[in-house]
Amino acid sequence: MRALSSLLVLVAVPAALAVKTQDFKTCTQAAFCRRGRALSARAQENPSWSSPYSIDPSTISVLPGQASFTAGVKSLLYPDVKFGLDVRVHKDGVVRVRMDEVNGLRKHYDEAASWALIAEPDISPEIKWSVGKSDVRAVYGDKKDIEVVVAFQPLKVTLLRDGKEQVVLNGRGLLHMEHFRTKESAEEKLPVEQPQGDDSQVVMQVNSRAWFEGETEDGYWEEQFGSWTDTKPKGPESLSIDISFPNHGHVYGIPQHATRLSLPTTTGENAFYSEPYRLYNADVFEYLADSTMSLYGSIPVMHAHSAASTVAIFNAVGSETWIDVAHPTPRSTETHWISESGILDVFLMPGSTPADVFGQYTRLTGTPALPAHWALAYHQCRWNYVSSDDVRDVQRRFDLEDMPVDVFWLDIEYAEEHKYFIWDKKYFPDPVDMTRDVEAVGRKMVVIVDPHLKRAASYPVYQEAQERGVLVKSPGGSNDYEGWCWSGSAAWVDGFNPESWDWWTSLFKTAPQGDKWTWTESTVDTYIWNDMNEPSVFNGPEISMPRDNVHYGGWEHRDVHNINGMLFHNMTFQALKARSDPPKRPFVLTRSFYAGSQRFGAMWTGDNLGTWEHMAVGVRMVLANNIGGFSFAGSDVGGFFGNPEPEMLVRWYEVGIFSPFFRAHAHIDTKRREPYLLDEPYKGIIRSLLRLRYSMLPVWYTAFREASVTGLPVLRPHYVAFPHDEAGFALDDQYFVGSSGLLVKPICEKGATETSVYLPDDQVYYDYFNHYAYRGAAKGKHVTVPAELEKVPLLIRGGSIISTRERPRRSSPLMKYDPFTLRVALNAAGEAHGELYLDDGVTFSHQDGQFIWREFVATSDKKARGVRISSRNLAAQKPSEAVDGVALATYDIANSFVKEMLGVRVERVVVFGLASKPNKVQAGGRDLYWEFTPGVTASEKRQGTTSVLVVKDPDLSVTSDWEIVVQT
Ligand code: NBV
Repeated sequence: MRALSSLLVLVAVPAALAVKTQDFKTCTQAAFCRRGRALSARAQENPSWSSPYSIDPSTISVLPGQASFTAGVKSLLYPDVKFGLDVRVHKDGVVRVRMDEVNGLRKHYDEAASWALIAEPDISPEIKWSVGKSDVRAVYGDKKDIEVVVAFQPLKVTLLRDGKEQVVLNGRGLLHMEHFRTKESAEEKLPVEQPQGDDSQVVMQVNSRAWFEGETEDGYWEEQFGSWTDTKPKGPESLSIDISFPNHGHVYGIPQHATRLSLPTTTGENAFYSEPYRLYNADVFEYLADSTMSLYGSIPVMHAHSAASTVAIFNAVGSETWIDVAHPTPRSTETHWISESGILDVFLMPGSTPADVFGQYTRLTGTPALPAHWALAYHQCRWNYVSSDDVRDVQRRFDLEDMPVDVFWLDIEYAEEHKYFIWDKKYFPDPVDMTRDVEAVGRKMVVIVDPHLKRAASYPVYQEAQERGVLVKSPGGSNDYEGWCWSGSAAWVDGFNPESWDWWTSLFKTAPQGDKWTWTESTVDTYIWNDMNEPSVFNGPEISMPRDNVHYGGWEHRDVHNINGMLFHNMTFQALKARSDPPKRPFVLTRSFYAGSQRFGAMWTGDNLGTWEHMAVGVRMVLANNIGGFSFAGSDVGGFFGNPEPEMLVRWYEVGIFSPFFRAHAHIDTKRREPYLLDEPYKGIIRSLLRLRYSMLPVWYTAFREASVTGLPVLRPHYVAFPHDEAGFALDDQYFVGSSGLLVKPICEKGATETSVYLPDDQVYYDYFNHYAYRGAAKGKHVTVPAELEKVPLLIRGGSIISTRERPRRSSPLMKYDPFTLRVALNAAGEAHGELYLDDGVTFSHQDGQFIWREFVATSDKKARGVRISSRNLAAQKPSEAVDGVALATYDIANSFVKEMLGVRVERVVVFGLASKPNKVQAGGRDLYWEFTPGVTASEKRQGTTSVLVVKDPDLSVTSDWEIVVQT
C-alpha cells in the first residue's frame, strides 16, 4: 500500500486552527461596501432626507394586456443619467422589479438571473395597473388581497397583503445605482439646485452629490487589498438597495454563513455582529463557527417570517454583496444589500406561508433534482485513499464489519501531478478494475475534478482548453489567466464561454472519440466531486481570482464571481448526463454554489473543524441551505480538520445520518478514522447508526421526491413546519425530516445523556426507539428526552406512518427488493397518514411514469372499536400533481416498475398508541399473526411507554391496495 508519508510532503497545512481573517475583506476594506454603509449612516442621521430617485410619470408605459409596466427613473443628483424600471407580476403572484441604467457609458452586468432561473417566468395576464398621480398600483390574488404599489417620488415599491406592508424596497432611500462615468466627469461633485425654505439647511446638506455619494471618490478607480491591486477599469458601478419587512420579526436564509438560522442583527442598537453578512464565494481556510464572513457559496434569498405571514425575496445579483440586518422593533426587520456591480433585479415572493414561498422560489430557479437513490446512502471519503489496493482494503473492512456503505471517494492524490482525470498509475495502476470491484456489490466511486488545469504540455485537457480558447483571461482580456493551485501553475475553464460546455461533456465520455481526449479510464458509474470552484486560487486576492479578470462576453470576474461555481457544477452535471444513453441520474458534489445550484446535485459545508461548535453550526448551515432551496446538503462527518475523540465521532455520525447528504471526510494530516477502526462500544454504535440511515432510506427518498416536485425542503425547521408557533421561530437545533413526522435533535455537546426537545403542538410524540409517548401542548412544551451516546433523540409525531427497510445489507442497491416495515404512530384521534415513493433510483424512467407512490392511512373505526390501516395508490388519487415533470393523468397503475416490485412485501406493521388489546387483526378476511404490549394509548394525556401492536408478516405487497382491520 502507498505510504501516507509520501503524500504528506505534498501539502503544507499550518498547525494552528484559526482562520486568517486578514486574508479576507471586512466591509471597511471593500470600497463599495464602505460607500454603501456610509450612505446608510448619513441617512440615519438625517431623518428628513429622502431618496433622490424618482419615476418620471410622463414615461410610464403600461401596454394594453400587459402585466408589466416600464418607466423612466431619474436621480435628482444626476439629471442627465437615465434609468429604466420594469415591474411585472408573474402568474403565481411573484413581483419582479428590475432597474438598469439606460444608454450609459457601459453596460451593467444583467445576466445573473438568466443563470439562476429555469425559464423566463410567465407574466400574469390578469393584472391591471392603475396609474395615479403619485403611484402605479395593482391589486391581485385569488382573494384580491395582494397589492403592489410603486410610488413615484421618491421611488418606492411596496408589496402589501390585506393592507399590511410585507416588503418595501427603497423605503429608507438607500437605493443607489452608481452610473458609469469617466474619471474626469466623476470629479464634478457639484451640488444641484438648492431648494429654499425653513429646512434649507438640511436639504442643502443632503441634496448634494457629495453628501449622497461621499465627499471623496473612495476606491472608484483602483483598489488595494494586501499586495493586490484591483484596476477597476470600469470605475464605480455598485448597487445598493434597502429591503424592509415592516411586519416580520425573523429573517432566514442567505446561505452560506456559519451562524444561527434566524439571522442575528448586524446594525442598530446592540447589534449581534458588527460586520454585514457577506456573499462572496471564498475558500476560507479553518473558518469560524460563528461569523458573518463569506463562505464557499451564495444564495441571495431571504425569508421574512411572522406568525401571520411568510414572504421572501431573491436578489438576482452575481457580484460580491454585503447585507446588513436590523430589527428596529422586535417585530420588524430592515435589511440593506450592497453589491459591487450588476443591475437591480429583485423578486418579491408574496407567500403567504413558508410552503407558498418555497413553491414561488422553485418556480423561478427550479426544484432540487431527484438524486439517485444510492446518493442518499453513506459516502466514505478521505484525503486520500492512496492507491487501488487501499480502496479495495477499505471496502473489504467495511464488509468484514458488516457496515453498510455505498460510495468510496478519491480526493486529489489520485491524479498524476494533480492533472485531474489522469490517474497516477504508480498507485492506481488499474483504475477501471478497481472501480468494477467497487461496483460489484452495487457501490460507486466518486472522483474529484477541480476547475484549475495544470499548465503543462503533457496535459491533454489543458492543451485542448487552450486551443479552443475556453480559458478565463487575465485583465485586458488578451491572455489566458495564470494562477496557482494544487497543480502549480494553472488555468481555469471559463464556463461562461458556451464553447466550453460541449468540450467539457466530451471529456467524460468513457468510449474513445476519434483523436479527442476522453476519460476512457473511467466507467459510467464513476461520479464527480467539484471542489475549489469559488474559484480558489492560492496566489490570488482573497484566495480567489482577480476581479478584473475577464470572462466570455467581456464581463469582468467581479460581475460573475458568485455564479462561477454553479456553472462548473452545471457543466459537470450535463457531462455526466450525456455519458450514457439512456442517461443515468448524475451525482456531482459541489463546494461552491448559487441560486439554482439545487438543480445539479449536492453541496457540503466545506472544511469544517473537528469541534463541537462546528458540528452544531453545521446543522444550522444545512438548514439554511434547505431554506435557500438547496436541500441536498451535509457537513464533513468527523470534521475535516483534527482528530475527533470517539465520542465526538459517534455524535457526528448521528448528525450525518440525519443530514440529506451523508459523507465522512478527513484532511490528509488526520489519523485514519473509518468507523471499523474504532473500539467497542463506539464501533458497534456507528454500525447501528449506519443501519438506521439505511433503514430510513425510503423516508429520505420520499422526502427528496416531494422536494423535487414542490420545492418544499427535505429538512424543515420549526418555523417551516409550524409557521404560527412563535416559540419555534428561533429554533435551529431540531428539525423535521420532510413530511414524515420525524422530529430529530442531534446532540452536539460533549457528555450529554439527555436533552430538552421542543414539542410545538398538542400532539403525542413517540420515541422512535423505546416507544415512550411524550405529550406536547397547544402552546408548545419542552420535554426531556434521553440522549445517551448511542441514542439520537428521534421522535415520531402522532399521526404519521413511517416506512423503513430493516434488513442489514452491504449497500443500498442490494436492498431493492427488501420488504418494508410500517410504523403507524396514531394521533390522539386514533389516525395516521404517511407516503412512500419508490422508483428505480438510477435512471429517468420515473419521468415516464415508472414509479410507485403509495399512501398509507390509518383511520379509527368506531364500529369495530379499532383501526383500519390501508394502502392506496396516491398517484391515481392526485392526477393533477406532476412527478418530476410528469402529469399523473398519464400514470399507468401497472407500469413496469410496479410489475418488477410486485413481490416486495410489507413484512411488519407496528402500531403505536392503540386504545386496547385487539381481539382480531385481519387483512382481506384473513387472520394475521400479531402481538400486543399494553401501555399508554394515543388519546390519553399521560406520558409513558406506549401500547405497541406488532402485526407480523401480513403477506401484503407494497404495490397493491389492501386494508388491515384491527378490532379491539
Ligand atoms: O482536495 C483536497 C481538499 C478536500 O479534501 C476538501 O474537502 C476541500 O474542501 N480541498 C478542499 C483542498 C485543500 C484544503 C486544505
